[in-house]
Amino acid sequence: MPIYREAQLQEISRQFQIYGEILHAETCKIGHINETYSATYDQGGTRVRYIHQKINRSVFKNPAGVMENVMRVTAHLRQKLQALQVRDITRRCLTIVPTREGQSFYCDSAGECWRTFVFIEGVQTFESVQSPRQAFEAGKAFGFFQNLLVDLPGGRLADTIPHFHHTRKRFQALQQAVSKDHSNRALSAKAEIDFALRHEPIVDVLLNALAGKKIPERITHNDTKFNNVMLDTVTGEAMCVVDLDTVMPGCVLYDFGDMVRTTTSPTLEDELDLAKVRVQMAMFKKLAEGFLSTAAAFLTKAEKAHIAFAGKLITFTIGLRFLTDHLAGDTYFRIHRPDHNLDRCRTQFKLVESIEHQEEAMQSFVDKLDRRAA
Ligand code: GN1
Ligand code: MG
Repeated sequence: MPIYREAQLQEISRQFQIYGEILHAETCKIGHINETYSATYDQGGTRVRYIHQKINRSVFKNPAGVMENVMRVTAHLRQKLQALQVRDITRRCLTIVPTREGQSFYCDSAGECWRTFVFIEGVQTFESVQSPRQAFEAGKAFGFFQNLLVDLPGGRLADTIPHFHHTRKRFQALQQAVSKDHSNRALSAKAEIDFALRHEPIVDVLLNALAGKKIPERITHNDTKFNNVMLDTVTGEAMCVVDLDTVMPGCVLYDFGDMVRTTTSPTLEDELDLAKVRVQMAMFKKLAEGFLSTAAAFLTKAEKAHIAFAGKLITFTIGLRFLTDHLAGDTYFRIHRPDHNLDRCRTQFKLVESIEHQEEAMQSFVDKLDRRAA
């Protein structure tokens, strides 16, 4: 876990347009990539919180591009929400607090990039889904997010991580990691490597559909983990979608797929008891209903026809990435115990199997929903 250094954070906090004194700050143990802190300030006698976040420079090579995307996307979302006369806009859309120079982020003397968000109060996130209602809310929230971004003006967004969900490239990276076997772990991960290689036939399905323009490129979130949806603590309504670093041109199916991966199993991403890891049909149904309630209007037939497959493919792809990182010596995803990435990979592959068993039923449920709505 990153170590919070109070003096350093005080120095960072002074760079942003925040009034008042910082009282204390805590590390937020969320996400595998960036370092996140919540800081409490005294502002005219009231306590106000902000989020300070250090962008992981080895993952995001172009922080200016990331922040440019985030600014464009949040400005557009805010405008859309205003036009819809929605209340509580700063709880429904991330707000960047600019630096004293008016920039969207600050680079310190060590070359580290920091940004600040308004803290959203009265919401919570969950690492695993607690109820079908939550699954519905997550699906609805990401569908709504995509829907509002369909008409984002300006040029194409920056590719903040090129080829992010490119399963063929992820597959090749695994093959390379196996042949290098940098940390001498290939033998003990043989079952997982075999599983990955056996699944090569699914690797190119969506890539081919995208290349052949059967499925369109859209603006997508690309990290639609369940813990990236903030739910109102009182009403349970999904308020805000967070973690916008990978919002870029992509495929909506990957977004839906990552929701299936993180919103349908009762377990955590690193569950050790694989017997518990499975797609719960009740959760999938609510997730799909929620997603289609806000996304059906813009989805094409070809997109809808691949919904269940997308869940399998993205879960497989993330499993490949965990396995690759395990073999390469855990350089990408932050780990908290030995073999953590291998454990994460195992749950992903177990979930792939669970989807394989239910894929037809999942897809036919979506087809039926779609027919009913037509
Ligand atoms: C990373 O750290 P977090 O939760 O935002 C990763 C996602 C993976 C996810 C797996 C930029 O997301 O792609 O799906 O871990 N983000 C990046 O839990 O690589
Ligand atoms: Mg993320």
